[in-house]
Amino acid sequence: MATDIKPDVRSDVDVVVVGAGFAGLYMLHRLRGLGFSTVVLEGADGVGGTWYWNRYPGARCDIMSVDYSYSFDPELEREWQWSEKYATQPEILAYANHVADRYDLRKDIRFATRVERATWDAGARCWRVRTGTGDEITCRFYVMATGCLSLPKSIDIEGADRFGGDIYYTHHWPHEGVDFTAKRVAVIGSGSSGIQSIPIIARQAAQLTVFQRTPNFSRPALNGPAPQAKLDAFKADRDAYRQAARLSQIGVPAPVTMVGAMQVSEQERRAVYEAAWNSGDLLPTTFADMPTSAVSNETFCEFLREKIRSIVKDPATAEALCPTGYYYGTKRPCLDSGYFETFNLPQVRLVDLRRTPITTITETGIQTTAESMEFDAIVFATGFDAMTGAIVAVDINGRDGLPLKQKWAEGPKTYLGLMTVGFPNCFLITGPGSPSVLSNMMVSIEQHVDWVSEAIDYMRRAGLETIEPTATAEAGWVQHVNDCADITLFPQASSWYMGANVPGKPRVFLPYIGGVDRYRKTCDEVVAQGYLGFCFEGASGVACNDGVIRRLQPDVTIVLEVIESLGLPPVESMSPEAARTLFVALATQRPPGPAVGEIVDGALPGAAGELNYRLYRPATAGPHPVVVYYHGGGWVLGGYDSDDPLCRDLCVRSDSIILSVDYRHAPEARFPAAVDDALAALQWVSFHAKALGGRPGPVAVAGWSAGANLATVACRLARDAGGPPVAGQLLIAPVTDADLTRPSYHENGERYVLTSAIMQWFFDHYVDTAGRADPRVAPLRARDLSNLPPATIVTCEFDPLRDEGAAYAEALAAAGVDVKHIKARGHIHSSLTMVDLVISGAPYREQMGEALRRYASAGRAASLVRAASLV
Ligand code: N01
Repeated sequence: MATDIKPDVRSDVDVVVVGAGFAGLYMLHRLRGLGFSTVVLEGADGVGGTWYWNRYPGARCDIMSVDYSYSFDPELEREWQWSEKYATQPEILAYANHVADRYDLRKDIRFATRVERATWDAGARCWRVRTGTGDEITCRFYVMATGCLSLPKSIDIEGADRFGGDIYYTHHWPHEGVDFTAKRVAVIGSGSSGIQSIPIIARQAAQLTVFQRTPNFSRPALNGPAPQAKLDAFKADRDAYRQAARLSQIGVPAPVTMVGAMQVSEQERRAVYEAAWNSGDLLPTTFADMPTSAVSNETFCEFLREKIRSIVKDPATAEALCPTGYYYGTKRPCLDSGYFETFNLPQVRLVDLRRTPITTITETGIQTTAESMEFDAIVFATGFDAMTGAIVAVDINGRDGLPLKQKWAEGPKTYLGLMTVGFPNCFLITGPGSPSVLSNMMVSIEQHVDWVSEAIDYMRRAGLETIEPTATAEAGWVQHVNDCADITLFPQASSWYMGANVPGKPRVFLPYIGGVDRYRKTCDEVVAQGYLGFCFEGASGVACNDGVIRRLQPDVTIVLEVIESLGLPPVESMSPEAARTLFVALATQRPPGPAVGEIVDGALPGAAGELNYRLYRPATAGPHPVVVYYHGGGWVLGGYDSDDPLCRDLCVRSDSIILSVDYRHAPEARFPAAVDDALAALQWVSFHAKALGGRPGPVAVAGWSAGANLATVACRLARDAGGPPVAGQLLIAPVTDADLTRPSYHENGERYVLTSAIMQWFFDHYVDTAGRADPRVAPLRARDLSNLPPATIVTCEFDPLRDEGAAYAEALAAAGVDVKHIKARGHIHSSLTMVDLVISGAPYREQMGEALRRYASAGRAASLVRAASLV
């Protein structure tokens, strides 16, 4: 009988679970342990899910079996020994059966029962689940444990139904096996299924022709006994081993590196790649920037292509097998057993469909644009409608009858990959928006099942009936999933991760790439914060804990974690000298930024002595427009060279000369020394722009933080002095006021590197309290902001200075100044300057570069008009 939570709510069972693969089996076990009545509905006549169906020759896992197994019961681990490093499909299926028997799960599984429809009954607060046999089962909770790669992609090749020979699908292989002896066989597809089956089919068949559309990166699996070191680590402390897996990036314990591929010599790089090649490991540790840096990733791609060329004897075939046009890992890589070697066999041939596409399948074979070939059998290894296909294959209807298929028409929207708004009490195991296919599925399945079980148990204890995410939480999570993907190379590939393999499917990055460890932490935090982002309904009504769990850009979060791990003393506790030393030391650790055409150091006359400058000249043909740049550092720290990576980046993006100039620092030289120097530098550079190799016409100014403060103050002083004219001002996270009480100070004043305490320390060193209302300190307080150069103001969401930057943008606009306000979502005060470290800052810097280019062309047009009027 169902466990009733509210007397008037009755259902046949507490929970219906769809699918008896590894997710469904563990879900049933957990729920049963908690005392919930549960039924699992399974279309097949046995357990195992993907391992039940995918029986093609050579099918095995490519995550080591010791990792690709349940961890919830140490007893189970003790009694089950895997025979190989990568177990075969029959062995994995035997394991699934063993688990089903050991925990007596079959009695609650209805086999050969396909779920066709599930409808939320709002009145009864239950799901009505309709099966293919016409039965209806009602349940309070509905769990889709249907797997990520279970609905095959429909065959989208013309004439496929005409073929008169034998047709096989890797995803639905005959249980009795297939004998290809003496047969002419075609295999279409070279993903994991194709790559695993081709070498075995080749050994039997009289002829094998592989039809390849996109070559894949594959490395030798080197199957055999599991590595002794792994087994030893497991045996020594299984709890620690399992915990390490849960807290790893991909659900398998692995060393972590912070080293980028281009930070080491070519020789060292090759050594790492050789080790990866010889590891027989799908996800060996190589370099930290492999998923994010095109340049680094390409070095590995080329290494792997060299390996293919060295294995495959026919150069044309080798070249056709070499993956190009996408980066390593952005399409699911493979492990193989003699795949490339297979193409050296006389009976095996590769047809490169990029050169000669299939035009049609005929009654007797396959026709390409170049030839017609006859076959006895065709094997389709053409893949799956991944991640969403099996979910929306069931007609799921939520609140107000909304079909899930309709809600997801433009791509799946979930909160944590676990639930979706409008579908109360409906859970997805390893759904889109969770690490799922980018992880060891076993670890991700266990984590999801545990989370769902605990949520249901919590509801029972709290007397709650429904759970559903809020729209804000879901939108925030979808954004975060995209933010994580967008800093990687993954969205650039036409992969099934992007839905690109299924014609008409929206191109959305489907899994969560932020890592198993971070994901788990996020799910735990959601619970610890009182189920943040969820609404619960119970006897006392609806209670929503609305909010977004992850708002920082993912790479900003990593930077903050690294900074925290350094355990630095607070800047405000230091002397200016000590703080400067620290500032310089930290700067040596950062990536250098892009190469520019030329860098020249020099000096110019300031208001009271020489000021150093560094000039960055683009590699393009000059003369270039000139930008005077003022560095950040609260008027106390930094120097003309301290924003080096940012200046290089702006130079390249704006195609302008960036002249980064020093100014006198406090407390040695307090206000208005820095202002006087800033103006003097602007005047000098404007006058000498041509001599510096610049283009005639007004220069622009730019600055970050206190430097942005000086940039805009210099503009106003120049306006009041009748010149020099300024083409435009780029103000990045500017200080525009000395008011530390704005909401952004309250919200962001403690956690994001630039704190309220540091700003107080800067002001105390820079200027007396009485002087802080001076518009040369607080430009927002200037009485007249009209007739200032056009401005681009960049504010960062998690910056104490955010609100004063926004206020300045508004004030300038109100004074008639042409203002563009760029709001950097998820960024902190310093993250936009972290070139090549905080990749999510790049699109904002591109907008900055574009603004400087705009100012340059407007300035040039104005000077041409002036010149013309003089003629
Ligand atoms: O499917 P796939 P899969 N004409 O989509 C080609 C997991 N898995 O079943 O790339 C011609 O990878 C298609 O070409 P293209 C693993 O996560 C794991 O092999 O779209 N060709 C591609 O080459 C894996 O990634 C294991 O241009 C067509 C192939 O068919 C996922 O399942 C084993 C075509 C499909 O490759 C899917 O693997 C097996 C057409 N019309 C699977 N349509 C292990 O654990 C598609 N293709 C080891």
